[in-house]
Amino acid sequence: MRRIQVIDTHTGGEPTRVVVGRGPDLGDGPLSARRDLFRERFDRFRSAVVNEPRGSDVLVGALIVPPHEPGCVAGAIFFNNVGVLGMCGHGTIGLAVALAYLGRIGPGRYRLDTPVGVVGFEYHGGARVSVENVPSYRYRRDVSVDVRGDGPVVGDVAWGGNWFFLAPVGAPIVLDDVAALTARAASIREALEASGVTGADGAEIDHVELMGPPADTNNHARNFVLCPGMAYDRSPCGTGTSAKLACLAADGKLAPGEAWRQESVVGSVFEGSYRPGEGGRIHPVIAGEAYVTGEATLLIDPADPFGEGLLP
Ligand code: PYC
Repeated sequence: MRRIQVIDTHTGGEPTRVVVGRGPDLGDGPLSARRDLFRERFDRFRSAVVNEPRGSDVLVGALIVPPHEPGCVAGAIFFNNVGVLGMCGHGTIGLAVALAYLGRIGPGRYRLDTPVGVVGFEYHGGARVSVENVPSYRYRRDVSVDVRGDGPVVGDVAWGGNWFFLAPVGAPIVLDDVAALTARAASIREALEASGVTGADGAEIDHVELMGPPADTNNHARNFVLCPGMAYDRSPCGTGTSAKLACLAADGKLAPGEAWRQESVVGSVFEGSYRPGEGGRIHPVIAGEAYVTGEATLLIDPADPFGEGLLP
């Protein structure tokens, strides 16, 4: 029987399963190389941890590994129901709260090594964490794509630790419309691929972020984020909020240090702001709350035909 130790958390409704013990040995190279190794050799481990019957399509995994970069408290490789992610904002908040639950950190500032760069986080105590994400930027503005059944859709391509296409939706974003929002975002993603619209260096744009007005007037906007694998983010998406901040900064619509309160489709909120960076990049800071929901040992029985999850 294989045993894997996990702490489950959720951040604004979006779950993270943090693997804290008995993960695969990925060596001690840079996190980007270890992410590639994880993708190539340990896809069954990924599937076992997050996919049905043990997990679900919405679950994001965070594998804690020893850091490569000096001064980091840990390294993390984030993954979901179909593959690996670059960075994950809600997952970093969940991981910080899991480390605090285990007594590995107390309130204070830390650095976390990830495949797309070192991120900072501050654990404020209780459930509250702020994350200083990787430098983020808008790559292309006002890109028009012809979407099946929807006509031309115009949006921006931005990097926030993952690649995003951000487009406004005409109507308020409500949970009752999740099926239609998912279908629309999926059609946009298909159209991006069909028309060859990518991130820098031909990178696939695997997240679509639809933007609408907030339900609560204390906030600035509400989003719906479709993740790779067709699950939508219940949180306001840390990397998606970073991408949005980069677009606002590029448009001169948000000053450095000014607050941006981003609502998710379920109504959870991240508080965002940024420091200016170099070459048109920004350093986004995203704050939110995570709660521990479980502490478990996953068991993988070699005789179980679905022990490694329903791939992919
Ligand atoms: O919070 O960055 C995020 C995220 C990415 C995918 C799901 N959540």
